[in-house]
Amino acid sequence: MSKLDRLIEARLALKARFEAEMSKTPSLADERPQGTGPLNRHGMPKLPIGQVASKKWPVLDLGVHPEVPLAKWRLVIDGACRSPLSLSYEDFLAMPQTEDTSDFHCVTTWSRMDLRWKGVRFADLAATAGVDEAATHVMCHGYDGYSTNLPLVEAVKPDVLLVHTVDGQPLPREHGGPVRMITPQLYAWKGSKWINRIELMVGDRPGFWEQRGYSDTGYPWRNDRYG
Ligand SMILES: Nc1nc2c(c(=O)[nH]1)N[C@H]1C(S)=C(S)[C@@H](COP(=O)(O)O)O[C@H]1N2
Ligand SMILES: [Mo]
Repeated sequence: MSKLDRLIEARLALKARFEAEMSKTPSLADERPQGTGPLNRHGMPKLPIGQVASKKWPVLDLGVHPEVPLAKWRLVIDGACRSPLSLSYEDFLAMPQTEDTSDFHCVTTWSRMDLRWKGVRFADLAATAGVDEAATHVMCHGYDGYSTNLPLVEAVKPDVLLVHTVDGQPLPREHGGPVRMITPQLYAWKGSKWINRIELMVGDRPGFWEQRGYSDTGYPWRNDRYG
């Protein structure tokens, strides 16, 4: 079996494991967002409740924009998995590349619509690392010391990417380049800029903002902002 065939098999197994749980989460594929919000983009291009579309793309972070030379950049996937990974930028680019257009909802009420992303699916990285059966959550760590947690069932959705390119250009440093994570179906704080490490966890633990009053789940389609 080729490397790609093995990856596809592992990806399908991971998907099967989370399928039932995934169908219960609020999703862009839903006819209506769960709760009382307006019709979502499945029917009409509308925003989650309380969001306003922004033409500009604001920069929001802890104020440190770490400069990570590509030669030094590493992506570590470790914790509750059989084959922890430590990928160089070259290794990362050798993974299957996915392109997707998705929206970016910041909890402070602005949304950037239709960003064209290119990068690697978290699900492909997780499949390669061989996630332990007991794993339930991930903690994502940025080079700036940021952290954010999310359940595996959200992280393995096909639009959750670790991106290096946006709208055809290298991801600018202020937006988390060389590589950041995006979580289009959750508020944008769940996507770590300058991503460096994804820790597979057995059980949940709050990240930086989750410890400071933000919702643990962060579903824009449920107006689920603060905990
Ligand atoms: N590493 C890191 N990632 C981060 C943050 C941060 O401070 N550090 N801020 C988060 C928040 S609160 C938001 S709204 C988005 C903002 O991304 P942007 O600056 O590209 O708009 O990044 C998220 N990811
Ligand atoms: Mo934010």
